Amino acid sequence: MESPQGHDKHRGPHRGHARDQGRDGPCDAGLGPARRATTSALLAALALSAGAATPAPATAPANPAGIDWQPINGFEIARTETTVAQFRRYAQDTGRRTAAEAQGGGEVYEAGWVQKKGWTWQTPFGRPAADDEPAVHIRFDEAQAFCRWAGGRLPTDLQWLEAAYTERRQPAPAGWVTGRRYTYPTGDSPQGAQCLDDCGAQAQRLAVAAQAGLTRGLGHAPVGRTRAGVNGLFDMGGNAWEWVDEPAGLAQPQAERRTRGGSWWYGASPMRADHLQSKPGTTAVVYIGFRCVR
Ligand SMILES: [Ca+2]
Repeated sequence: MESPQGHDKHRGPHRGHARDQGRDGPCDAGLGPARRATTSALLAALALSAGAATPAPATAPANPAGIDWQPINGFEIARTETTVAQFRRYAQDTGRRTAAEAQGGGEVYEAGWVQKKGWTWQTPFGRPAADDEPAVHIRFDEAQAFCRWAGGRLPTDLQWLEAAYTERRQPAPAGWVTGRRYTYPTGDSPQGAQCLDDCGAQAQRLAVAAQAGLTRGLGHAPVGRTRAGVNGLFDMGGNAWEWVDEPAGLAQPQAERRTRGGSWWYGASPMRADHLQSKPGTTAVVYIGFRCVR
């Protein structure tokens, strides 16, 4: 499966080279047309042969968030959920405040949805978060704005599914099979994910909010600490649920948007590809975060 949206954004270091090919340099002055063409071709060939040793051109895509990108199949995806430290860089660079901050806090489901005063991406359970915790209490449009700033966008549903379930590393490390589609982002079993009750205790021991007074679950774990899954990605199953751009490209912020991968609030079932869940894009809650693609 290949995303049709993957190609238009594929921006590698060769982009600058291609644009520069054929540009006459000062060495061509005074040469005849045939000689000039030969010289240009030679210069282009030299530029290509030197490409491997040439530093990235100034047109290389910026990575202001410092995202660790994993190539998949015509696109790249962040290896972890977007972190508090990454979102802080964005907030400091743009001055943007989230709706949860402006409105006094995000929400959690107890006996219905309740607002939790002071719970924001900086203080997801009411206390300051570590830099490597996932950024949550963030609406769909806020996540999309972060990803645009970070040099990418939110994944489409197809991109997220491709990255989460089909192994694309070549060669794949031991224990993984290139081209195979797995049942869970963690592989054949959900073990090792940070989910509610059937992913094992390994990731639950990493949870940061066991004393936060939650009515359910233990909260998220810092990113990148659970067992790496398909494509070497962390927490595609469980931990923070993740916004995807589905329906793709829709501009209405309040529209229902899909979330993928389940979370610490639920068991393993929502980690599967056939589990469809969506929420209004204006939802800012404790167990929904995101990651970007480019
Ligand atoms: Ca996740």
